[in-house]
Amino acid sequence: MLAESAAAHPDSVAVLDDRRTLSYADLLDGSRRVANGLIEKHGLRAGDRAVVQFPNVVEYVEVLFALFDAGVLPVFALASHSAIEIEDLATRSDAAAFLTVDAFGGTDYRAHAEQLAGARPSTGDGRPFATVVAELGRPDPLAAIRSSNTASTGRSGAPSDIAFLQLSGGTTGAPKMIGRTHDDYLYSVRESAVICGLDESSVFGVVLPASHNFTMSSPGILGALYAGARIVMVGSTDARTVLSAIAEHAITGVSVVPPLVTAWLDSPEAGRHDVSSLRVLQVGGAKLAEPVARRVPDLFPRVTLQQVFGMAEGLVNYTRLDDDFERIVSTQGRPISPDDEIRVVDANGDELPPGQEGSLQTRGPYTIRGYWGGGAPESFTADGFYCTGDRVVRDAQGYLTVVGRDKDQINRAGEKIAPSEVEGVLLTHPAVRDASLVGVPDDRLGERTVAYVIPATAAADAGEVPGEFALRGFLREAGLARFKIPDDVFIVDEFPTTAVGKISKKDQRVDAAGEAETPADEAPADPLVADHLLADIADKLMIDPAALSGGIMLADSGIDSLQLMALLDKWRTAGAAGLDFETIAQSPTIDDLIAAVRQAGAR
Ligand code: AMP
Ligand code: DBH
Repeated sequence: MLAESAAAHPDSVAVLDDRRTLSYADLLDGSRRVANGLIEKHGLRAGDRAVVQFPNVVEYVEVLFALFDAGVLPVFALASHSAIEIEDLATRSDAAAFLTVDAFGGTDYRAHAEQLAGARPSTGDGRPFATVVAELGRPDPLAAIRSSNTASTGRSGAPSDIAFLQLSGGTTGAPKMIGRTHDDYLYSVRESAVICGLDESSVFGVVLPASHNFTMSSPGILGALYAGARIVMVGSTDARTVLSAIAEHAITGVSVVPPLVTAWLDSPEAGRHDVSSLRVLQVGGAKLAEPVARRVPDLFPRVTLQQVFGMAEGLVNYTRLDDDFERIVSTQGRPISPDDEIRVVDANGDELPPGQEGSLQTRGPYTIRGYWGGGAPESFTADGFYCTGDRVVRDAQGYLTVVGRDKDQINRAGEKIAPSEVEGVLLTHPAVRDASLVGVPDDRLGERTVAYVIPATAAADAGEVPGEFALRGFLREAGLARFKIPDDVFIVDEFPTTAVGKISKKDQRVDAAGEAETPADEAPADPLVADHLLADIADKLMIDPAALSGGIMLADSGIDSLQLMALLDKWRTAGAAGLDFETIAQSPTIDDLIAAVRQAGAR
């Protein structure tokens, strides 16, 4: 596919970030030289797996196509995964290599490579395990692995071969691996490019993590390259960065998760940038609340909103660009393909008529029939349908509205969390007897996570019950990605149970939602003194306030924009009413941030 696009528009820009710009010809040549280098210098073979962990930089796309050309299957880690999670992916995929960058946005990825190299010196069949680290500060970050050979390795395999392993949010333990084939995936990409109106004049802004299935394929990076469009890698999700990137690069389309739309709508940056180039705003990954959808024209008057309801397992639904506004704001779209089969079933697995709520099952040309390695067979019916776990209503025209889910999974700002994974780690704490993680509705995140913990009897007797702070720190130490760390931890004596004696997560959700209703106006917020602000920040970062120095650069602190937005809410309630997101996000150091909050409080 890339070779065809490069032949059609060799000199057009394929992808750029704030350091490098690659034309289609550059991308094709560059990726082939990396492919040959991976074979010559690292001994990689067709059929091997390679875990890739990249932030949104152009090298990600070069490495991706290098692996495709070499017939090596990328395993798509997220940039937010910890070293331990990376190691787990490498083990479970029996990977032969790990490819990453040196450092980005305060994360030391080289340390992941070093830890992995130590833990996994060789592959399952005894070859040395390869780690490749792109050095982003250099003019050519991939120079060390490039061969001089720009010919295709000829190893990319048959169209029906598995091309890569994508990750599923999953409901049990670690993420399941999804093997997608070249032909099934490219079919969905080509059709998506058409449905989303991409052509060679399009400029696609990558705001979400580049390796996420939405960003990759709906129509995403691959759709843009198929269409001969230009890709702009945007390094951050805050309103100022994204809206100014839209203005600067004349971006015509971006895909985002619902919390970003809400944040941008509320940002004082809204209205300050010329966003007239934007044609399509795609929103998906989690349910977009209808009232928020209705406000999209306030921010982007000329934009067509497109809802996207997809899954890495396959099926993707889109509202169409020419659908009327009422349909666009109230449904999550209809499938890509006339050959996508949709079944909405009741608890017995019997099919329900349109208009009735039930569980969604699907089978079709680009939906998997089983996970890679054969895990979770219960997710598939005997006749090959994938049980999505989503509760939907289908209307007479085949449009789906997502109304809930019956899988035990939490969708926090579009990032999927398997409660059992977090519970499993909590249970390894010696002072924890039992743990239960639930998702609670949240205006900003869609859902936030609450952990209920029963302390072990011995710990309780000895008065050594770990606090919320200690438990969150423990989870982080144990190597859970930041997005999986509970937003709240409640220590309790027992869990509510159902009639048959199972933990009633339903009651816990109700309880946790009730807890959330008491805050701001009743409990006076901490005054805006420096110590309290520092403690707030330390709390979000899950570190001891004593270990947090005000001189740390905000960019290096590891705080993300959603965490900053939550702090902003808290500080506004505590008296800094005039404070805006951009002011805090643009503070160079933590001391500057604190000074800005206090100044806003003084006004
Ligand atoms: P995964 O299987 O990890 O790729 O996650 C896919 C899941 O994300 C779907 O099964 C839904 O639960 C959820 N999802 C994706 N897009 C939407 C959307 N537009 N509205 C509601 N839920 C969504
Ligand atoms: O959430 C997802 O997994 C998702 C959302 C929108 C997806 O995989 C996709 C589009 O392709």
